[in-house]
Amino acid sequence: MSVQTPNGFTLDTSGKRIVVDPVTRIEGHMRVEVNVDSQNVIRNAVSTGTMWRGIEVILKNRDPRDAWAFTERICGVCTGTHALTSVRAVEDALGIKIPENANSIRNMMQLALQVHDHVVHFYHLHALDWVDVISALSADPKATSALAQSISPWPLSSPGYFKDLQSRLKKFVESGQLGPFKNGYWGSAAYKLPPEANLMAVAHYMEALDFQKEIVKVHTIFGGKNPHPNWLVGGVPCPINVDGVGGVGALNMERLNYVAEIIARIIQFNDEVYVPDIAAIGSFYKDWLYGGGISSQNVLAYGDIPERANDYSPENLALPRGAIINGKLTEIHDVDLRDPQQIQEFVTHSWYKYPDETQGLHPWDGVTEPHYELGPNTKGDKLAIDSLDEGGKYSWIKSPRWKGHAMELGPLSRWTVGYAQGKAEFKEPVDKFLRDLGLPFEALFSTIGRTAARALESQWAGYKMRHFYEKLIATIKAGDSSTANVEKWDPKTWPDEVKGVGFSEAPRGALGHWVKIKAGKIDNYQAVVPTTWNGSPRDPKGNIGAFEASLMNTPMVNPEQPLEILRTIHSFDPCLACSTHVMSEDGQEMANIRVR
Ligand code: NFE
Ligand code: MG
Repeated sequence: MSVQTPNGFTLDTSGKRIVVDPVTRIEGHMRVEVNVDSQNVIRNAVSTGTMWRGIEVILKNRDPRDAWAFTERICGVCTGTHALTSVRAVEDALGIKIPENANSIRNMMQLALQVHDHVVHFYHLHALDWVDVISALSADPKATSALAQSISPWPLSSPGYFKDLQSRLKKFVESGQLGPFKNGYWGSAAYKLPPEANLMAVAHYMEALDFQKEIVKVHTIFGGKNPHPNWLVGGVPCPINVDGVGGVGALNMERLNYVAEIIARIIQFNDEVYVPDIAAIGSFYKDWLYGGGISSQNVLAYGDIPERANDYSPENLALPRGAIINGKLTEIHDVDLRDPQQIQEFVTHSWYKYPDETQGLHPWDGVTEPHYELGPNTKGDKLAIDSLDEGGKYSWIKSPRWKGHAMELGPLSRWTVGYAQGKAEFKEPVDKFLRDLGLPFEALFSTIGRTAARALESQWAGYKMRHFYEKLIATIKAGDSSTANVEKWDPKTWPDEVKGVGFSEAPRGALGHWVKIKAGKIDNYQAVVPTTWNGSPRDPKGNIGAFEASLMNTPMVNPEQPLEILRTIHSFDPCLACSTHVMSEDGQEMANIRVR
């Protein structure tokens, strides 16, 4: 049977159904089902979040000043961004202003999260979709060294270095204990890199594993720990110690120098390893331009990284705000998080209950009432679903829509909006990447483009961190060392009934928290998270979400080895913990892949 979706896809469910469950190398629990035609081209895609966590429900009747600590536990990956978004929502509701230093420190923490998340995502969650670890064993270390030195001045590049790494890898593989490299589809014809590029990439996988623990020290210095650093309504909880080492306050010059050193290392790693790797790996996959999905048509960004404290208007944000529909880059739409007509969440195909499921709800009036039911296609055994019924409820993810449109969020969306605004800091690196690979602009709207935008953003974020570091030092030198404003700390000073919205650009895309406060307590709290948008199930009109759309029309080399599905889904860096904000009853179903 073939169905036309309003957002331009022809879904055909007549071919063989392939189930990938669980999808690994992501955060949380996710399942994908696709139908392929006789040529193994994907003609229908169904993605589902198979866990539910209920943080929004837990928040009811709590002190809004504590909400950041609960929401931060939505996820162990993008932790701080939920806390940041939460304190911004509460500050918005209560009219609390933060000191300039708090803004600079928050920005550095947020940018450090971007870099950490992007580096870990590319090397540890996504690279092995492109890099064949076993092939690296047949690389010539000398040729690998020549390759590495031809693309970057990164010092770890001698023939001896690669030879040593290769023998360690060989011992690892011969022992049969592949550890993190187990269950890869090694040897698949879908892998295109020569052995030397594979060996170089494996070396960088190892180096990134080591380096990522350095990046998060920015959080341990400013926020006391990672994951889940400390935040504060009204500022940041790290007083500046102006008397030097030994005085009162967590932040002294020794700690700040340490931050400067980490920022320098971040910049070098991005410039000399991450970005050159993307260009080098991309050059072998230039023809792999699948996975665009709805991205070329509909992208959404809220913006983030305020230059000056307390001004969240788009003009003051370093990361852009805007919506683009149908790929019309000449028309950037304003985005208003307070307008009930703009952002709405639907649950027609999600395991929740609404009073009227044909209608969406703006998050200030949002409802989170779990309602788990299995589709009619099951055998009646709730632990053994054959396949999902996308005609019914099939996911723990709600379906957010912007003015009714399914949207893609994330680095690619942010960079597309920045590009459309003609801002050189976004436009030039994108044009250079495309030029170096000899690709047209449209190539950006693909799995590779999504992966490249993330690398360029990591690079951008390192330099922005340096900017806010210098700003912080200048402000302290000018005599202002305040980091928190406690004027409205006492709930007695609050109005009886208020509401607020906070937003940020999380690593995976735009994030919003909407809060209603009544008599000093949280009356309603709704988080609409990037993966909720990207991984959303169908809406009442039948629009498919970004994950589903991106899989459509992709040819598979071998459906028994669903590498192409992983490639595209991974390019979004999915986080199901965030998007479903209790393990569902079908959690038992952990078969790898099944083809019928
Ligand atoms: Ni759990 Fe998250 C990010 C948020 S989800 S990772 O980035 O917000 O898409
Ligand atoms: Mg939510």
